Amino acid sequence: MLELYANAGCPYCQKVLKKMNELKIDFIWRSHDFMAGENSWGFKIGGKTQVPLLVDQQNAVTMYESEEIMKYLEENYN
Ligand SMILES: N[C@@H](CCC(=O)N[C@@H](CS)C(=O)NCC(=O)O)C(=O)O
Repeated sequence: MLELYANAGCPYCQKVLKKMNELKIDFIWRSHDFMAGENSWGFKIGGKTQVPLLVDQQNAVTMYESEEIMKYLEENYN
């Protein structure tokens, strides 16, 4: 299943969440704690403290950048 590392207060994450809902995609929301910095799971997985971060294990994809993520979702899960 898709995993989205995100923070509820992040507008870029909200855009991706909206796209997930629009496409009716089931996914796991992984809350990102900005205070955790390099100790966060997101950093350990993707190497950045940035969110949103999409992990698609099925396709071995780890991706940052909301616009890229939304394009990927449209192309692969629409
Ligand atoms: N261009 C990125 C911007 C993402 C972004 O700026 N996210 C902020 C939170 S709203 C963030 O993760 N800041 C912490 C960091 O970059 O380490 C996108 O569209 O996804």
